[in-house]
Amino acid sequence: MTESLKTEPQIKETEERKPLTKKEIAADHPTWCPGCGDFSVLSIYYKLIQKRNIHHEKVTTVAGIGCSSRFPYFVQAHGAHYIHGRALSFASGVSLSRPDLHVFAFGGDGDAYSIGGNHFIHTARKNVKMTYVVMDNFVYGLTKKQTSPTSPIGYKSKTDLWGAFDKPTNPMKLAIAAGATFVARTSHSNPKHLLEMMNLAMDHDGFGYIECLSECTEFYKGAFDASNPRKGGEYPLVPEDHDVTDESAAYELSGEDFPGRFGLFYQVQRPTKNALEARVSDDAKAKFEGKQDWEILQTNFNRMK
Ligand SMILES: Cc1ncc(C[n+]2csc(CCOP(=O)(O)OP(=O)(O)O)c2C)c(N)n1
Ligand code: SF4
Ligand SMILES: [Mg+2]
Repeated sequence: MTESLKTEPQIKETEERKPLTKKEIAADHPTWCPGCGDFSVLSIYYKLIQKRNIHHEKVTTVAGIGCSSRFPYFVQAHGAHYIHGRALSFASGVSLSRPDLHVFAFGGDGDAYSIGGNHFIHTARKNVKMTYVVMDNFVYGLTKKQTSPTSPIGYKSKTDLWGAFDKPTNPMKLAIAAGATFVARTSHSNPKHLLEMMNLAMDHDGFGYIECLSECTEFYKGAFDASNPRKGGEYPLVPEDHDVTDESAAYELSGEDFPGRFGLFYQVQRPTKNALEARVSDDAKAKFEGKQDWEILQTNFNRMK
């Protein structure tokens, strides 16, 4: 990537201001069920904001609809609890118009891969700068147990009483194939690893996507036990010799059976939409410098004749 197409770091970490306390970041009290994995993701988000010394006015939290999408209510900062499946389109607008903010988007597997599947693909391919964390619980939690795109075959829900039989989406493969430039996998049950992934994603100049397993204790209890060493499972990390710039290797890693691998699968640098669009805008401004509004309009009308 050429130097001129690098996006400026969104956060100028402020040394003169003390990191916020958890009390200062937290807004409303979460209303999730006891033991819901989303609690752990929220507390790591607070930790990240503290660790990176980000202040209220420099962070924005965008989400769609779902239990996981309730994040914006719980953060004392800019944010929007937007339309189901449309978090990324809203977040893209914020990211493109406010380069001084760090944009975080959160959502669930339904919000991200089902109703929002097209936005996921296009935001990834456009490489819009933001950090996107999908809390995947393999079910629609908020609407009380419908099959989601990631529900495994055989999962009995209110929409598949006999057990799901449609082939589940593989989010990692989907993200890589769509053109995402940062693709990582983690779990609510390993907060240290989750923080590490969020920290890396935040520094990525582009679309930083994290698939985070987050258990729905109400409608899919034990779904991720096989990935939790405290519950007799294992948490296999991405092998140390894995080349994160190798798309085929990342794709292959994504195909491993559950629990699969955890860590950074893929990361490459490609100019962001933010940088490309800013260049077009700067060129246009230079071209029309000193001109009155009506003269610019007249030029456009003439061009359309
Ligand atoms: C346009 C539209 N369609 C459907 C719904 C109903 N709805 C709300 S949340 C949701 C699914 C949520 O599942 P997921 O995104 O996995 O989030 P979770 O609750 O599991 O965290 C659905 C179908 C809606 N709010 N808007
Ligand atoms: S229904 Fe599931 S996802 Fe929603 S708050 Fe309860 S445990 Fe969490
Ligand atoms: Mg879900």
